[in-house]
Amino acid sequence: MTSLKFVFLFLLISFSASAQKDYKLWLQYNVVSNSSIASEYKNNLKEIVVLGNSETIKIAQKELQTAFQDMLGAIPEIKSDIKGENNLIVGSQSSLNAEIKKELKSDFDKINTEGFIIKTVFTKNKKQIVITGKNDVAVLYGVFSFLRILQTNKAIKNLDILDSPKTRIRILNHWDNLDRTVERGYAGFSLWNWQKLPDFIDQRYIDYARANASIGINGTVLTNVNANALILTPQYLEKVEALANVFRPYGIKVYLTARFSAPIEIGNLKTADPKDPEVINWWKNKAVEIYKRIPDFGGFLVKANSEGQPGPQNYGRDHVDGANMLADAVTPFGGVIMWRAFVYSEHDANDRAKQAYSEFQPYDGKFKDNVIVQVKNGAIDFQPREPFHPLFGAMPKTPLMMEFQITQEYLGFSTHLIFLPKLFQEVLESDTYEKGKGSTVAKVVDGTLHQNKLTGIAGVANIGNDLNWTGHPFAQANWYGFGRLVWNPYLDSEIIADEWLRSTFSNDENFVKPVKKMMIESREAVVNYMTPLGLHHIMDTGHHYGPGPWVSNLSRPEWNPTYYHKADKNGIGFDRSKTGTNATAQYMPEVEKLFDNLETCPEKDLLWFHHVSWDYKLKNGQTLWNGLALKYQEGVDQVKEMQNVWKKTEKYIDSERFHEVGMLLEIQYKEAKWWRDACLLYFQQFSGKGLPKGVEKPTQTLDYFKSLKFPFAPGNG
Ligand code: BDP
Repeated sequence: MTSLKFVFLFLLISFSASAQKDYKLWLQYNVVSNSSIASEYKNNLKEIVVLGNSETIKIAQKELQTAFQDMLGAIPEIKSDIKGENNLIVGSQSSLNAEIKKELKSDFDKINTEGFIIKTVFTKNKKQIVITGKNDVAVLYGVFSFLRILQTNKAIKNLDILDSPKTRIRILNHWDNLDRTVERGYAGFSLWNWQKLPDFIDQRYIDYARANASIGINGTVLTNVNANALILTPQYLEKVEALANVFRPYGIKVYLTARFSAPIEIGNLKTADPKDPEVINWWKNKAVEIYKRIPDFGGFLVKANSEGQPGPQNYGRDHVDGANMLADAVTPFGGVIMWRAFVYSEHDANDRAKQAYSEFQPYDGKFKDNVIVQVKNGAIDFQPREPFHPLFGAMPKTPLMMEFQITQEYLGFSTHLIFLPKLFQEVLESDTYEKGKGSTVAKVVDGTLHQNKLTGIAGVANIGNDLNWTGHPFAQANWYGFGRLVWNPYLDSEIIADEWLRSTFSNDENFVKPVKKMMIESREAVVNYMTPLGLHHIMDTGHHYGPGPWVSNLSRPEWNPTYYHKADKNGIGFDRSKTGTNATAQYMPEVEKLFDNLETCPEKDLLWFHHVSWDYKLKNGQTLWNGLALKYQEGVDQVKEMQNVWKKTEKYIDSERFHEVGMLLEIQYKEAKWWRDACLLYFQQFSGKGLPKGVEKPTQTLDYFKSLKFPFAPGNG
């Protein structure tokens, strides 16, 4: 009996310890096991001098205490004035003494309002480390950055870091519904417990804010772009206010999605026409009401006249009319409108990939100053790979905001391991040639190409109430990596993977090196086993889970996979070149030429831009059919290799996360084979060719794959 009890207790303790690891994300604060590094840290952190007592500074102090306790086994004494040397001084510019202020004068000139300084300084010949910025939130960013240095076991002897975010709005878009389901969410239900708000503040809200602040995220859109007007009623605004109060000290502003027809649905008006004086007034009053509760409310995100959502076009108006009307309502309070350019119409027979550009490009320069147009990274919809959206590079007079999807709608949900910063980086590095060579998407988005003041990057969140927040332990890296890249769109994804692995798991090189390689390669693996060589949108209907290249019966042509791959006896691919829909002409001439010409079009985008014959010769000498089949196989082999790498990590990490990831990789391997077999069997009907040597034979028939149905696949409403 006693021993049974003991086993039970042990299980309970070990469960909670591991579960906590999963929950703690990249803020594990593992013990610094290298003794010389640990003593370097201790010697340089004799005392912590905390200047100021705002909520934010208190949070910074608590973070340092938690981290030092966990990493070094002791908390240095906390002081409010500077004595002795080798201390850590933490406080905003105005709280520093005159001597340090003077010492850092030129550094302060180089950072922006959210930037920070982490620097070893000498005052009165005494060495100190100072973490500072122009305000307390900047100091908090500096503290998290400093702790990252410790978490990754780097030296702190001589610090000289100036770091400012390169974008202004660094924001998560939650596609969370008021009933707590999450559109395209694969990590449980919504974090926002509307029923218990405003009185019950879930610890999750605080931990969410803390995690976001640690990577510099400064905004959150709480609600789905497919919006519900109820969020704008007093009953809900009271709850939103409670969340805003929790997030504020962490530097996070709250935004909401605005349903365009809200004046009708909750305002009893007969119309939502943006030119109607009553409608204009309604939104103005709504803004006053919101800002009264939440003085730093960020503004609205709007999906209008897209996929059935109401918008200005319902009243014969256009996107500019709609956006500017809302912009006027929030202008007195410094709010912004993030107006989405994700539009395409079933009434437009034109290539879907061209529609957003055709509709929005002519609006360039017509939006009010506080409107930013939010554009998805590619012209279709968050595919494993898409060429950059042609609107980047075509709207010099309009601030454009990038929209990435962190949740893996088209990328295997939270079951597949894919390190998305690699995808994000590829997009940000793409050259638009808008102002000649080097006009990268990153420069469009961070405002340096056109000197835009309003800049931002949004990510559709992959967060839910799962114990580990994101469903897959490695999906945490996508949240983390998104934040890091949004802060600095020029950061290399390899550095991000390195930081994340060390902060989340271990600093042991034998662990970090192979697992980092696995993460970096995971993106290409997914492209290979899902949509190689530029294929896209061949996922199954509605839920987008698993392959469905055969689907051709949906009411809207551009929802069907057959619309996108256009496989026939002659070949496969969507001709978007001059001989086809001429979508290539939406890019600057240099890019247009590159994509348009079969010879120069990068093979990774081949079938996105061209319909090519099954016998077309790829650069490696293979025919297209053989090359395609081999790519699918390569994807499967890459997942096998990921499994091999992971199996060797057991001794470096906790058993729970080791097993979780192992099981998930097993599913990913199974599903990679599913993708390969289903797609090749289907395309084979057109190519009429056998599988090349090296490609495994399918173990099921095409009919079997077609028969698979997933009526309850998550995230699908
Ligand atoms: C698609 C999703 C859909 C979203 C839509 C959007 O399938 O659920 O509502 O994008 O971004 O990717 O508005």
